[in-house]
Amino acid sequence: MIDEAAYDEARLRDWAAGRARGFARRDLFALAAVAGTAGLLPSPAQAADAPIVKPLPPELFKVFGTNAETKWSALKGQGYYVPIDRFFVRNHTSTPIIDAADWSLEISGSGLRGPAAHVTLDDLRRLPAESHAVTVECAGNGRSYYTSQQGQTVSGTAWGLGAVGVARWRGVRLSTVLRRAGLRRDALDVQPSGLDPHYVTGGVDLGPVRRPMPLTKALDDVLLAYEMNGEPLPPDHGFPVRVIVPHWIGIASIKWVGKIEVSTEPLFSPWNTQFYRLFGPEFPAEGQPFDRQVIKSAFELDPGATFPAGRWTTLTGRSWSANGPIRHVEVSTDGGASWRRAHRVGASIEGAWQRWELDWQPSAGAHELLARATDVHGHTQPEVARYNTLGYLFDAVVRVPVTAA
Ligand SMILES: Nc1nc2c(c(=O)[nH]1)N[C@H]1C(S)=C(S)[C@@H](COP(=O)(O)O)O[C@H]1N2
Ligand SMILES: [Mo]
Repeated sequence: MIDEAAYDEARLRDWAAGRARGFARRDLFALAAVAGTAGLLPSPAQAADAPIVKPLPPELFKVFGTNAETKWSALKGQGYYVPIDRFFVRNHTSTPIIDAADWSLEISGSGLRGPAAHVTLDDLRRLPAESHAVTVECAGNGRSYYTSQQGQTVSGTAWGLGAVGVARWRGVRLSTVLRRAGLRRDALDVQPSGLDPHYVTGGVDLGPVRRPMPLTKALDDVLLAYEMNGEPLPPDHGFPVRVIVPHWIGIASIKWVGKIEVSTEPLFSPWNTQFYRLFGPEFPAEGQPFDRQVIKSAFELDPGATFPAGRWTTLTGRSWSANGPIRHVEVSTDGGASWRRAHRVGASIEGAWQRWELDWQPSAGAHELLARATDVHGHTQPEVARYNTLGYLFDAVVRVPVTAA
């Protein structure tokens, strides 16, 4: 069960049958009642004064309370990887400052043959390391377009398209650490928890940020990362160690990991029951499990950008899909009336995203730019994304207004 949707579907059946452990159904219903009336994300007032440590200059970021989105114009002229100074930050509460010398990772639970194991950063550094190009994308990336483009009401951070980034993550395979801790044959689920402050919403303390995954995924391609783009993990991105779960939605990649529970029983948390499910008129009352991350495209410019009229300019952008590399990208500069193929810029490293460009000579006036990607499996971006009340998985082609003068 490496596939997120299949896993979620199976766990939903366990949960409905009362086999949930660590998270009771009545808690879920209490939460559902709260979620119906209040916003699901902390208001800035609930968060610490400076929830994000790194500078957030307005030319690089748009700030939403405890979160900061990368401005796509800030990726113009950059390389394949998003530099740390402009990588988006999604914090449920605030960035904890952790002393690496005091940190250790506890691995415990019914899925281990013996007692809990404790792993220090030095222990991790002595184990074989790997580095991979992995996309981290918030499941709510593009959420604001449900409202601005589809006229729908959704709750959650009103992200544009900048809650995504590709970095080179280096660390130890989670499988290496779990196997050394001693897995039981019947171990089933794995749940990492963060060391950031507990997430409190609607007066309910939901505990540490955590989300389960099946052991099969944990043993497949998950990393315990301690470096990002060749540097020690920065505080905002999980120092000293974070989980990186390729292809899954961003919440799976738990930052500041302090504990990993391995269980012989299904595990649950609010982050796979109450949040990060599809709710709405089209979906079952208990919410529909997610598919993996979707396919999207973005221009390396901000909405409302201006160009010199009558001069050739190079439009640049990036497209990505959790299903595999991008096969081609089509661009329209006339609101979708006509389309041209964009040219690839460089390779797609490990399939993480594809950079592209296209020359354009705009006439004076207002224009609407669109980009539509198709991946190697033939998945393409629809005109309309499927409405869900929490505004996840927006994959429709985005209309970007620009002017030439
Ligand atoms: N401990 C912890 N891990 C976390 C979060 C958090 O708030 N606390 N946010 C998650 C979410 S919703 C996303 S999208 C990614 C964002 O990673 P980044 O802030 O490094 O870009 O981290 C995930 N891991
Ligand atoms: Mo997220």
